[in-house]
Amino acid sequence: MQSQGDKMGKKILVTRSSLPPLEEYVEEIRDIFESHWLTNMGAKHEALTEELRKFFGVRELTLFQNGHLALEFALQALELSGEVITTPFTFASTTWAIIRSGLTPVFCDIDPETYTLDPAKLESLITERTAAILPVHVYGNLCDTEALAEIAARHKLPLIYDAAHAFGVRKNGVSAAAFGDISMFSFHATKVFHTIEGGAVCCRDKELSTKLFRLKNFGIEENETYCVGGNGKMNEFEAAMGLCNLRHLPEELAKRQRVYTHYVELLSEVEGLKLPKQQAGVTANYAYFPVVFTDTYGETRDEASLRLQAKGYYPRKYFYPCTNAFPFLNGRIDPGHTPIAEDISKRVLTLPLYADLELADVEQICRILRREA
Ligand code: T4K
Repeated sequence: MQSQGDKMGKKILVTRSSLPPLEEYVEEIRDIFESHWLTNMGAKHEALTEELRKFFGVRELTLFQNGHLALEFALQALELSGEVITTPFTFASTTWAIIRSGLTPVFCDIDPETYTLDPAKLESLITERTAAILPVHVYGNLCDTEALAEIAARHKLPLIYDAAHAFGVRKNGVSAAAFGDISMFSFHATKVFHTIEGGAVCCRDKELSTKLFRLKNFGIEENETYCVGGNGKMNEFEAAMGLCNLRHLPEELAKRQRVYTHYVELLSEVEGLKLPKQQAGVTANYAYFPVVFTDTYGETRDEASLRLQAKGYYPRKYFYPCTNAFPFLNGRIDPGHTPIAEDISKRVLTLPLYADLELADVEQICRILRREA
């Protein structure tokens, strides 16, 4: 049978950006054309900041040009030096942000269920060189925030979350933005909520927030003095996209949940496939659908991926290799001992998931994985 993905040579990729109706975006950017104010914290930037503050339930939120820069500026604002304990099971950005800030990553292994930094393995890595802890809510799975907060407080270390994947995730009603000292969110085109390119840093400390605002604007201070800064500003067209997308968020999440649930229904009985699990008390955002191929599946992750691709479906190996296996780091930085992260990264495949993915495509992907197609 011809797959949905094969039909008319159509490729089904791991994700596809959602967009608001064109007319809605045109209406939203009309003011920009009238005012000729295109960037540098204009009206759309301010409106989106306010909307997102309300959405996250945080007092301090600074928008950035992208999530990566947001994380770099956050590390810069804390004026750290030394080592940052982090996870190797993440997108390159997390590790590069640490290195590009003149800091040394120290890699901690992950929990085999949530794939997030394992607090039980953290404490033995803390030394007098440790400057901060930087875990990742990977795939939107929340880290063990209580255990991490306790360890960070006991060692008086800042806790910075890479929450790039966790937009809209809540634990017992509390937004992911509320954990740790700082949380960074990505609003990239591939995310549950996007501003084309974009990101934000949420924190509780007003002073830190003011500093972040200055840093992203060349370090300009009110009295025409400067601190060393850069350019991390989100422009008005991006902020306008964010304002539109925020209005459609409930619909976006509901559609994603439909796709996600269908995968669970159709794959839960397949021998050897480990599916993502709902975390207790957590409202998910259905950002990714990672599947781990265990030995009993009878085929490797790469073999299964090739069979899917042959039928027009393009899952991705998010995240392979682990960042501590990047050749660049060879001999420069101790890759540490992270066997669980290494094993998962060799077995995981994130299946296509986006709001408008047709359920017929989900069914065909599942048939292929069940070896019925
Ligand atoms: N921390 C973590 C844990 C992250 O995952 C990321 C980014 C960051 C930090 C940094 O945040 P940002 O600076 O990006 O805000 C993609 C995204 O570009 C990246 O944002 C994301 N994580 C990462 C996990 O995925 P690539 O290199 O895989 O993207 P690409 O171009 O291959 O696109 C993937 C698929 O998305 C395509 O097959 C089709 C679809 N797509 C892509 C684009 C660019 C669209 O539908 N529309 C688009 O405009 O990194």
